Amino acid sequence: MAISPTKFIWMDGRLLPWEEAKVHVLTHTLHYGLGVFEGIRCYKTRDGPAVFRLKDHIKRLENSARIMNMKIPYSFEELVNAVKETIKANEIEECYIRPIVFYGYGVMGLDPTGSPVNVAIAVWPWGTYLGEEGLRKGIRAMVSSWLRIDSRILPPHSKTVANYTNSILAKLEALKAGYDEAILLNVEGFVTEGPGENIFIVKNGTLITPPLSSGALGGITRDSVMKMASDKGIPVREENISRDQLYEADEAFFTGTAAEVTPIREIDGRKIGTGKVGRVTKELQHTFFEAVRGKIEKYLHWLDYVK
Ligand code: PY5
Repeated sequence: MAISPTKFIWMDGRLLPWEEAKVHVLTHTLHYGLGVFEGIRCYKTRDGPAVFRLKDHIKRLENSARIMNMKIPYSFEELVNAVKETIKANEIEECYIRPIVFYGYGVMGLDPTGSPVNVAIAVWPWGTYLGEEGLRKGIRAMVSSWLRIDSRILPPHSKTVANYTNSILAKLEALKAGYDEAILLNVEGFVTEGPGENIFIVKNGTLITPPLSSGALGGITRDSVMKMASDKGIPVREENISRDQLYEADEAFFTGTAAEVTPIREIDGRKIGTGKVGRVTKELQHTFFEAVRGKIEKYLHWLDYVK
């Protein structure tokens, strides 16, 4: 997906012109994959641009770093302010926000000690991840032959750069097979999530999503959708889902900052429900977009206004 450049990128405390935000080819993270990142969105609202659950994303960034034993050289407040400052400097109303914490140029070899911990924050306009049509009509997914990384191998609850090679293998396999997206099972055979999205199914009016112990990332969109569903009186359960339970679902959808709320209309060549976007999915998707755009009073506390 092509990047649309903006004006400035925040790097280690300074706003640099977009073209100057560069790293050395011997950047440690580039070689060994130990770095952590976030994906956040800022939406246009009546009261100006607002970042959706910014503090929760920065908390997760700190948690990802803690799991990987990385020390971020900026405080929580500094990171929150840096995100807002970057959006302001770029004079942008809606954008995707990508903070990344990485080991820079300093040493080679697996011990990163001696490499600086660098932090960058880039923002750019990014349309919906799985396409406008996918958002409206649903996408086609396949269960991947690649299993989701297991916490005994790499910690899936940390958004670590290296973890995404597992995601990319699954994504490319799905695209090559003619699908839009992959669904990964864990080493026990239960459904975990997509390569960059959490997954939900609806069965007999109940919303079901795999528990975090399955290896699914603690998605912030996942959390928001669960809260919105229970506010609507929809029963919500976190429970292991088997592959065939996917096929039997009445509805299915992905959630994520990039993917927002994207319906799944087919899995492994089998129609989900009627093959059309389900009623619960449609309602939650609608509420999600209203909430992020500041149109729902009780969810305004999720918004961090930039101005
Ligand atoms: N699971 C994985 C593996 C993810 O990478 C993501 C987010 C999610 C679930 C959903 O989490 P949240 O709702 O907090 O975003 N993925 C990133 C995103 O910005 C990167 C996608 C390329 O959506």
